[in-house]
Amino acid sequence: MTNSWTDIRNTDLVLIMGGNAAEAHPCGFKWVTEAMQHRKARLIVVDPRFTRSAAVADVYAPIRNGTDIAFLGGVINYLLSNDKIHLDYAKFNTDLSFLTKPEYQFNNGIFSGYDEAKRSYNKASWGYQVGEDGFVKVDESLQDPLTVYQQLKKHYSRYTPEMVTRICGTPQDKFLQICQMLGEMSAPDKTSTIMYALGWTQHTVGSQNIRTMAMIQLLLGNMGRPGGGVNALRGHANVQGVTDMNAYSEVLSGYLSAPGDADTTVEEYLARRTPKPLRPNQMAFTQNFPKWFNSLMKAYYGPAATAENGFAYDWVPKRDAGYDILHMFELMHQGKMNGFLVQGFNPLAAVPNKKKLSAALSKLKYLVVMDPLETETGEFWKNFGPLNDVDPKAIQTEVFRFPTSCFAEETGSFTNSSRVIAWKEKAVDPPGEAKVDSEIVARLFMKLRAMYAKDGGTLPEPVAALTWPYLNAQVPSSAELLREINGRAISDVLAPVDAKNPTAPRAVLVKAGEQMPNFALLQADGSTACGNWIYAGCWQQSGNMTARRDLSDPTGLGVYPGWGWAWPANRRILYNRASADKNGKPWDPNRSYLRWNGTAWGGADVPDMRPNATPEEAVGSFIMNPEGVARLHAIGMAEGPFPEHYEPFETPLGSNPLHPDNPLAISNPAARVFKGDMEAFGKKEEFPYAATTYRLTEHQHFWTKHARSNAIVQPAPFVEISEELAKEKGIRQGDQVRVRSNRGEVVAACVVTKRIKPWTIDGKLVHMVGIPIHWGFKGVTQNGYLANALTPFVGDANSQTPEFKAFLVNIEKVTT
Ligand SMILES: Nc1nc2c(c(=O)[nH]1)N[C@H]1C(S)=C(S)[C@@H](COP(=O)(O)OP(=O)(O)OC[C@H]3O[C@@H](n4cnc5c(=O)[nH]c(N)nc54)[C@H](O)[C@@H]3O)O[C@H]1N2
Ligand SMILES: Nc1nc2c(c(=O)[nH]1)N[C@H]1C(S)=C(S)[C@@H](COP(=O)(O)OP(=O)(O)OC[C@H]3O[C@@H](n4cnc5c(=O)[nH]c(N)nc54)[C@H](O)[C@@H]3O)O[C@H]1N2
Ligand SMILES: [Mo]
Repeated sequence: MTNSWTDIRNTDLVLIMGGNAAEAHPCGFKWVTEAMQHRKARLIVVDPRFTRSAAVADVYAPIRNGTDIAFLGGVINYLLSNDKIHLDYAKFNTDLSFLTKPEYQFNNGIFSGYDEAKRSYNKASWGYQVGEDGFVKVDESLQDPLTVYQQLKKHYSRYTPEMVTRICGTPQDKFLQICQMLGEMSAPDKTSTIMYALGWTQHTVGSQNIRTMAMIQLLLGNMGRPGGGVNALRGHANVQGVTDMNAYSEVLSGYLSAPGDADTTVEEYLARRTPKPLRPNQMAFTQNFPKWFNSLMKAYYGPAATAENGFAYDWVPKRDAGYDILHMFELMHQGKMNGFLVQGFNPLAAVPNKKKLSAALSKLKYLVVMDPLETETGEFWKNFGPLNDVDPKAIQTEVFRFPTSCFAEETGSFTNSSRVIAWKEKAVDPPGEAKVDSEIVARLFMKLRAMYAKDGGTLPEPVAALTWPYLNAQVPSSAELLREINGRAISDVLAPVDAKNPTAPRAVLVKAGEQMPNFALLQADGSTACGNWIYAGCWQQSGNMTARRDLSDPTGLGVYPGWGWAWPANRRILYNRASADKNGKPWDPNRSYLRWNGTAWGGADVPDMRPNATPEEAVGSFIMNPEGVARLHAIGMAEGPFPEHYEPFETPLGSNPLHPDNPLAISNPAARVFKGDMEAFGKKEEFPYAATTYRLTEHQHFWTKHARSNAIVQPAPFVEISEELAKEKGIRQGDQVRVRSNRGEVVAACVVTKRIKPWTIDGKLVHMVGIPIHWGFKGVTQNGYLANALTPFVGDANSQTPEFKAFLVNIEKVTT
């Protein structure tokens, strides 16, 4: 979230699109209710299904799954053509006035620089014109056809209300009503918020779904402001913490971009990550990257990381590709992996194309499962009839189970969607032989280190040199780990040299051995260690900030600065410089968040700039970009600088209505497809129905089916269809049905519901089949299908999140 759960109560309008907060985030949903009751905020829900979020909305609009960019692109077109943008805000905070390059093109669905064979773009023609002074060229009048503003207008002029209805199946009056409601939010004293989750991410255009909405929020002037922002509702209780702590191969802790093959020396690596400012007076905050990286390396390797060896840069793996989930299982499927350790993860249930997953796991020599429960993955080699039709004798994989504790059985912290880190104590000890995960990992590491010491091996140095400062090396405590993540001074951190008086003694800002108070004092010279720069400040010398439980809200704006600790710097709204205008005056006097009082910034939150930087100095609200403003035209995306609608890889239309004659532009031209997976996609002729997968409030993925209370309220598997489709197929309420995709099939009871309706697209009905994800063959619920027997093995072109939310199936009544 750029904002926070508690900030939602400040909003005038909530858009829930690409998520179902009432059912998947029922506790957080109370802030929507607060806003509706106390601010008379309105709620819009756009979802292929009439959900329980939709049931309490002022306006509900149906949408065909996988078409959100068409809808949101239509909103952009509406805002630009009806003068419903917050122009002062957008000119100050975005690249609207920047000049794009003359060679940039967009033709029939494809941007300039496309390489069909590689399915990727050379981005040389994207981005801004840079003058000889090193700064981007701008046209403040916005008249030059090459300005981002004019390019944006041109790009989205094709997204007419008629086109939106043709692609999305959303009735035009509903669409226009939503445009009008959003357009009202361009007034300086109004803000709207967006709450989304997997209905947007789990698509081959997932990242661009979110970007399109971020563009709308920027045009409306809603970023960095109370009641605004782009708010991702995270999944597992601590998944925000997991991603903060480098769960991806592309990043190190704190989202530091990880080295790749091209970064052969530490100098090259750092140079690529410390861009110069692209506009005058911008700070380009990532200039500080070496402080964060070197401090991380000191946390990893202590005295073995020195200035002379580039802080042990050579020990950091250089990736040749992204090792995302799909790539990982692809390599396993190709037989290129011997062993696999799964910790708190049930991939046989959670990853697309179960048949491929099962074949991949069968090629391993060994599989280690760290889990408190028996999972489908741990038992993938056993035959469970049609639900897991394998021959155990043909599978060589040896499976080891390490029973772990569960969340209530360990002390530690959770980081929630609001970026708030909250400490908790364990309630009970783990049962039997179960151990907490960190002990299992620590014991494994100690054993491996001893084996390296005894037998040697390839590159033993990083294993030998890894710092392991825990009181009990076998059982690092969560407190020790969080203190290490926060970081400490290795030697005294001194105040900078005073330019006017260079020989004056320098004050000691942090004493050697003390905890770091914030990231601003991290050093590049090896005098500080920090396991994650964005967490610096969470466990200070005075103690554990994440254990704070102060419920006071001094400004009444839902900030709660003494409740836990939010990264970065306990800041509750990111980009909050944008809550005030050029001169430091809040856009909305009734929701004054930060204000320049002539000598300093003051207000409700920790300012996103130096507290005493004058408004002329603090011109950029988006300081992580070298241009200091937010990007409407972005070069970082795989499939183009402006989001474009592409159909899901399995499309019920068979073509892209925006580019009907270009086969290259049907689905995302830059999405990666592995060999063999293209053939596994189904066609609408054989699989005519759109399908999507989703959650039920009563279950948490694949593990609450082990809990009797959950099994009582939601005991048995089912799929859902509309009354119209039921009639067409002769299916009655409760009939057993078989749902088939080109990769597998599932059998379950059919719920015929008014909550799903077909869309009318180009005069034809398009139907959807809804598939809850929670079933499997372990647990105390009735056994049932794995939804991922059906789903395609393809992901978002940027994040590689699988396309779980839009694929094709057929459905028939089971007659025997
Ligand atoms: N009870 C419960 N709560 C949970 C979880 C759980 O298992 N059970 N899981 C947690 C986790 S890990 C996560 S990640 C979150 C997920 O939270 P959500 O994303 O809110 O959950 P889902 O039910 O997967 O999907 C949300 C909605 O997206 C809609 N949808 C599908 N396709 C599209 C589309 O193309 N466009 C639009 N606009 N909408 C679409 C679906 O109809 C569904 O209503 O939930 C968390 N909360
Ligand atoms: N078709 C389809 N597939 C999906 C999705 C979808 O919407 N549609 N959603 C995707 C999403 S967003 C998610 S997050 C995944 C969820 O996929 P998983 O994360 O694989 O699902 P969970 O059942 O939450 O599995 C977590 C496992 O962690 C174990 N566990 C709990 N606490 C601990 C602990 O402290 N330590 C250890 N070691 N283990 C523990 C549980 O027993 C459980 O077996 O599914 C994904 N798959
Ligand atoms: Mo998730």
